Amino acid sequence: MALDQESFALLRASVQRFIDERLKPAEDTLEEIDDVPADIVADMKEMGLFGISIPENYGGIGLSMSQECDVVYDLGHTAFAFRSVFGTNVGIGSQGILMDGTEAQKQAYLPKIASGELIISFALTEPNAGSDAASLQTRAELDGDHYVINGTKRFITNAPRAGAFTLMARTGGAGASGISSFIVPADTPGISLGKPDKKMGQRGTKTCDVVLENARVPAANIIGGVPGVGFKTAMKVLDRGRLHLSALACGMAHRLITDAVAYAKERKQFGKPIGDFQLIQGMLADSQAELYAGLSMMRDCAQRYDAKPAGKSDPEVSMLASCTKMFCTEMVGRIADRAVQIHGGAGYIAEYKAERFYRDVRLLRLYEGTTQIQQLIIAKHLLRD
Ligand code: COS
Repeated sequence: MALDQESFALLRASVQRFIDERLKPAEDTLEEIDDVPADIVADMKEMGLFGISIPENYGGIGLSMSQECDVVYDLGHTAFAFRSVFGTNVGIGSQGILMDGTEAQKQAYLPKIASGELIISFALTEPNAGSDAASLQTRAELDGDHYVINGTKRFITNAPRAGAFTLMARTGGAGASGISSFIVPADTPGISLGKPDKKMGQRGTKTCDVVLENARVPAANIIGGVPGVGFKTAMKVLDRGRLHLSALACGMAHRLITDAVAYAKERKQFGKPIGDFQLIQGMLADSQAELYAGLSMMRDCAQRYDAKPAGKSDPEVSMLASCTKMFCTEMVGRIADRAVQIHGGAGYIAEYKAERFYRDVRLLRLYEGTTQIQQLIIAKHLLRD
């Protein structure tokens, strides 16, 4: 799946224009109101951003992973909360249905997800199951032609906006093979939301608990109609998500370098711009070289992702996605730190974006698998028979 080169170039140019003309000027409003303004969300729907990763026959734009990474790289140049509004529709919310869903499930959900009419979230994490996702405790018991679901999901991105969740629950015994993925409408009786989480950064993104108390979901809502394979669906979705986040990290790294370079040219100390000093130049050069490494990994891994059969997992590509996610998210952390350093005291003041982005990028090293989980995945691949 890929959009033809000419149409893709036009789409990318219009997204870049949208970022420069609409999103960057709204960064302070976003921070103030802690939400994405409704007119911007409407424009995003109009542009088709909710459906970039969904095939054209289900109402989306049908980008390849490489193309999606290019667009997400561009979106990384502004506050992450803008992308987050449609991020779960593009990635972790929708992809389980696309990869493993039945034809009826794809037809019922993907067009609404692609248009943005339905916001879909991904509900895997729980109070006692974060890194150890296979230990999740939410239970789904079969009762006639329904499952009755009980449990709590934690830190669920876009839950306050969601019309549905792809949700992992235990239908069988302990471990990964007892887990199934469900499509759960958010208005199912028995579902309630926790208070919005107060976070270190990324204002404008919305996360909260999702509590399920005897929520009855049709058995037909098991993704693919097959119980016991939900953990694998979740892992495949996360492999892809990790590449998407790598592209976001690279975009923000470029924005931070650009802002730091501008500041280094303008700020004068000891009678000349601070960019004339070699210690500042060292920080800029290290940042640029590390960004280039991250971009090269991200582009190579996205190409490999596109080359494998769609929806199937390839252990080598999964391992490389973990390498890429680990490197790119750690890399942008170092670059954000240097950007603050180059700004000096101004880097600690909210008026300058370095302070805000420094806090925002911290999450990248935590969600969709911490750096330490990426290390485990990489090492397991290397050490297995
Ligand atoms: N694609 C497809 N299948 C996969 C897979 C992948 N990327 N990774 C694992 N699987 C399969 C395995 O092949 C195994 O299947 P079999 O039993 O048929 O062999 C099954 O899933 C269980 O895998 P494994 O034994 O490796 O599971 P573990 O419990 O050891 O955990 C980790 C694996 C740690 C990698 C997983 O729990 C993880 O990714 N944790 C982080 C979760 C996360 O990112 N959370 C963020 C939530 S979203 S913000």
